[in-house]
Amino acid sequence: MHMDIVMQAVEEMRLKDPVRFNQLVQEGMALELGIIEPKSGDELTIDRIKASLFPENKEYAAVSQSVLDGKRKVTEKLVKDLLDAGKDPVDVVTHALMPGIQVQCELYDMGKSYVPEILMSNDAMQGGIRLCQVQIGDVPSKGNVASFVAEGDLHDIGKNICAAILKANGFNVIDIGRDVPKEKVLQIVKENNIQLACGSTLMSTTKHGLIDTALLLELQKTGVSVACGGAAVSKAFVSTFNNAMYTKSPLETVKVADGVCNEGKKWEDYR
Ligand code: B12
Repeated sequence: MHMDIVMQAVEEMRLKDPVRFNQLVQEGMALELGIIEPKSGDELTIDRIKASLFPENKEYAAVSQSVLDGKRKVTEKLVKDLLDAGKDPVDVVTHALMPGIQVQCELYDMGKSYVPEILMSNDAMQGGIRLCQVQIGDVPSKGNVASFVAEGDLHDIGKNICAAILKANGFNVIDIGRDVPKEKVLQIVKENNIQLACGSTLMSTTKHGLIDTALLLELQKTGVSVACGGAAVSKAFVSTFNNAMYTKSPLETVKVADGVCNEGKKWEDYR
C-alpha cells in the first residue's frame, strides 16, 4: 500500500478513536523497547475477529469476553449488573451476549477453538439469557410460536437465541428442539394452537427439511406457515416453495411473528 494512503488511514483513525490510537502507539513503542512480547498469529486473528464483532460499549464488551471465555458465573454477574443498571434485556442478549458466541464460532470454524470451547461459551451465554428472561417476567402473550431445527441438523445455538429473543418480546415459544422431523412439528402445531413455526438450519444437506415441513403444514390445512432462518437459508431459497417466509435475523422474526399473530398477515405478504 502507498505510504500516503497509510498515513491518511492513520490520521483518520487518530481522529475517530484517539484512545485506541494512543494505545496502539504505546504498544508499538513497548514492543520496540522489548517491554512486551510480539503477539502470535493466533492472538492477532482473535483481535481482528473481536474488533469486527464485539460491541464498542466497554461493559457490553466485558460480557461478550466472558461468554468467549466460557465463564458462566462471571457472565451472570456482569449481566445482572447491567440489568440492575436498567439496561434493556433484549439489547443485552443481542449486543452483549451474542457477540461472544459469534466470535467463538468464527474461531471454531477456523480451527482455532474446539467443541468444548463452543459448549462452554454456549453455557455462559445461556446463563446470561436466563437472567434476561427472568427480568422480562410474565407479560401478556403476543402469540403462540414454535421453534425447531430441521431434521438431521444438530446446530441449535442460533435457534436458541432466536427463541430467547421471541420470548423476550412477549411470545409464548414452544421450543421443539433440534433434529426435528416434519411430523413432530405438525403434531406440536396441532396440539398447541401454534400461529407461526420458526425453523432453521445451518447445513445445505438439511435444507429440504424446511421445505418438507412448510409443505406438510400447508397440506394438512393447519393455516400455519414457517419463518425460515439460519446460515444455510436465503431469501432466494425460501422463495422456491410455498407456505414459508425468510427471516434473516431473530429481530426480523419478531416483526414477522407480530405481523402473523397480531395483524393477520400471511406468508404471501412477506414474499
Ligand atoms: C458451532 C458449530 C457446530 C457445533 C454445534 C453446536 C450446537 N449446539 O449448535 C458442533 C461442533 C456440534 C457442529 C457439528 C457439525 N457441524 Co458445525 N458449525 C458450527 C459453526 C462453527 C458455528 C454455528 C453457530 O452456532 N454459529 C453462531 C450462531 C449464533 O449463528 P447462526 O446459527 O448462524 O445463527 C444466527 C443466524 O443464522 C440467525 N438464525 C439462526 N437460527 C435462526 C432461526 C430463525 C427462525 C431465524 C429467523 C434466524 C436464525 O440468527 C442467529 C443470530 O444472528 C459453523 C460455522 C460458522 N462459523 O457458522 C459450523 C457449520 C455450520 N458446521 C458444519 C458442519 C458440516 C458440521 C458437521 C457435519 C461437522 C462434522 N463433519 O462433524 C457437524 C454436524 C452434525 C449435525 N448432524 O448437525 C458446516 C455446514 C456446512 C454446510 N453449509 O452444509 C459449517 C458451516 C462449518 C463449515 N464451514 O463447513 N458444528
